[in-house]
Amino acid sequence: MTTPTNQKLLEISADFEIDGKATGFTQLTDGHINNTFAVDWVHSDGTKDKYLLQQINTNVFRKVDELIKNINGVCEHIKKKVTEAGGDTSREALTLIKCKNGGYLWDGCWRMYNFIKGASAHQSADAPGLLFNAAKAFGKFQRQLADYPADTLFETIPNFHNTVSRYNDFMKSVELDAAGRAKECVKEIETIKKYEKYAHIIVDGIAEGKIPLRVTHNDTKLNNVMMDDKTNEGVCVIDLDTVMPGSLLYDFGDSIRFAACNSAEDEPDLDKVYLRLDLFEEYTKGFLCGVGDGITEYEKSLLPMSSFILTYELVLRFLGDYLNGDTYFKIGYPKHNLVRARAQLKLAEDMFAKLDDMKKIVENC
Ligand code: GN1
Ligand code: MG
Repeated sequence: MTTPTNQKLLEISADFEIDGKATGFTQLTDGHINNTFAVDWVHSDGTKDKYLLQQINTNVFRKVDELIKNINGVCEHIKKKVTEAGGDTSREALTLIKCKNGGYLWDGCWRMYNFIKGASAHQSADAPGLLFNAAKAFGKFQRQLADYPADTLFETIPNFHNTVSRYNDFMKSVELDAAGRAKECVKEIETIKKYEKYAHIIVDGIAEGKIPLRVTHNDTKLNNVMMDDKTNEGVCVIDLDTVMPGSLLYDFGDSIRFAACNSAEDEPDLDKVYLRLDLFEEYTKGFLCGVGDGITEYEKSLLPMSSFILTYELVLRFLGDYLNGDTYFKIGYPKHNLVRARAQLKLAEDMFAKLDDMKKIVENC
């Protein structure tokens, strides 16, 4: 997706049902899929405001109408829960804003959200207690959606966290070697094959009825929860495009992958990439506090393994994309997906070595 001009962004913004006009745009670059802009706004009475404008990547989300239905349903449900709890729906929930034509999409892919004020997305656990609070927020999100009618949700990306089908797709990319890059990653491909059997644990658990399907977020990076600027409490979980029926283990594991790692997701210096057990412990405590009794003993026993599986799955996705010629994730430089894959593989192997340590922590939480 190319970045649109300011003129284009002004034209798009003017077509949403908001009084006044947009005055400036700042591109937010955290996400690897959609294009996102913070929009400065001035209302006709002169008051200033902010909104969030997003261009949905329709190469990734192919049925945008279904996606919008999911998001509206989920947002309404969360708003009800926030209201019941006496909270502030303008900060603790997302709201899609209508276009002047009555729908929620401009040109089939642009949408506008309210802006969560006085809160920020963090890229790492950069303040004491932040991770505990973020985990609590994701756990609470899970609880808020526990009674959501899952059968009304569309699957926005089929098999999104099916690690077995991710593995099969990866092996197809290796075989096809579309960009002629497989020779660069021989060592990584061999390591990936070694762990194949673990890809089945959650998938089989769901199929055998041992792991319950729940409504899950499926993309629980730390930067997908807005944290209050003053208190560092979690305010609102964002990026709801992948909310689908799934396993709580997907959400827990993906959070650990991102937030309990000593480094950024794409750190090139592998010595800096490892699981921090202190952060794992902080996150686990917060998450268990947030989900309350909405977790089974079996799920709890798989929390450590889920961290490994979700990290391993992303190795398959990053390296698969590198082999395919970078067709899915946005990249910042030519070998970005390779660097990401190597970092996540280093992290996954470190998690595997620390499974017993993680188990002890979960038992004590
Ligand atoms: C993508 O859009 P963003 O950056 O929040 C991806 C996630 C990956 C993540 C890795 C729809 O999330 O699955 O875990 O990158 N989202 C999609 O950073 O594929
Ligand atoms: Mg996302």
